[in-house]
Amino acid sequence: MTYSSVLKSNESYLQEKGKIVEILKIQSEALLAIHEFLYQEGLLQMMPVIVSPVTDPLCHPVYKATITYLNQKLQLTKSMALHKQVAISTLGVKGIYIVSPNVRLEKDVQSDNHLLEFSQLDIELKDTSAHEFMSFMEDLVIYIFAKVQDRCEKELKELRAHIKIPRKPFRVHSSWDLRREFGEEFGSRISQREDDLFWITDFEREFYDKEDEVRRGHYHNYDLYYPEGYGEALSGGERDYKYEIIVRKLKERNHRFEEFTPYLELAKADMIGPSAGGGLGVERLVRFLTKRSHIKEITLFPKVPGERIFM
Ligand code: ASN
Repeated sequence: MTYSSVLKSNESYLQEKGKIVEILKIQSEALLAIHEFLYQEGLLQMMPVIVSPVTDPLCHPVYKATITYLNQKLQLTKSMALHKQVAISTLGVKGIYIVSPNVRLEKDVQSDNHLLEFSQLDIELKDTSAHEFMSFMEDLVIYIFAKVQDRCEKELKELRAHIKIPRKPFRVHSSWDLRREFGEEFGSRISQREDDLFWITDFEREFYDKEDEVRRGHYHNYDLYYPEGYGEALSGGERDYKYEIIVRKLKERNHRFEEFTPYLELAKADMIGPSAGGGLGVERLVRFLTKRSHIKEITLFPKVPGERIFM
């Protein structure tokens, strides 16, 4: 490979190189604000899980990222949803969080908002309802935005990015109403129309998101969205934790039980309890704060679905 072809293959990053220091400064302040807020709220930080025999199955197609160690098959973490749920059930604490690296080898995603490798701020709160978790996240987002606005005036000016501090409570839309109005692409369509952060609730999704016991097919889950077309910020939900319900939902989604053995054993032993949580994409947050047109501009070594990886 020649020098110029290396430059070409990594052009997008190099074009933005002049701004990467400002972007990283804003990211550092945003992460500092996150740690401050969660510390004040009494949450404890866990270190990330990178490989495990069990991970989040997700609800969209990705290639398997599996490695073998001593004849044991391990997967790279797609999200720590199941680990968070087990951890919060085991520990006698109010909440936990992780700045968690995830690998998702996307099959057919074409968007300006996806990376194969990214980090999410994963949070899980014990004995918490969907409504309570959403309110907690609104306070956190307002805190982050205010701190970044305060501490990064120079960098925001340089990036021509303006931060508007959202007000509580954020607007809430049901996915059912939006699908009727906009069709299947409702998330990106409504994100273009809104001018402040908002929630979309009640999606048919992963088995661990809580299904309403009376209104089957309705879920106590939520996505937080950015306005102005910046798309999804967070996804999460209140959790199902009873063994029989988990088994039924795994079957309904055609999942193989062997892939969830330790999780199922814990659920069968009644060692998983009620909680709610979610994951806020770190790169997506920084992209919104810095108003970049593509998420690859946020990271020094971007991994864009469908593109060759430089480093
Ligand atoms: N982090 C999300 C959650 O807590 C799950 C995900 O990323 N798929 O529900």
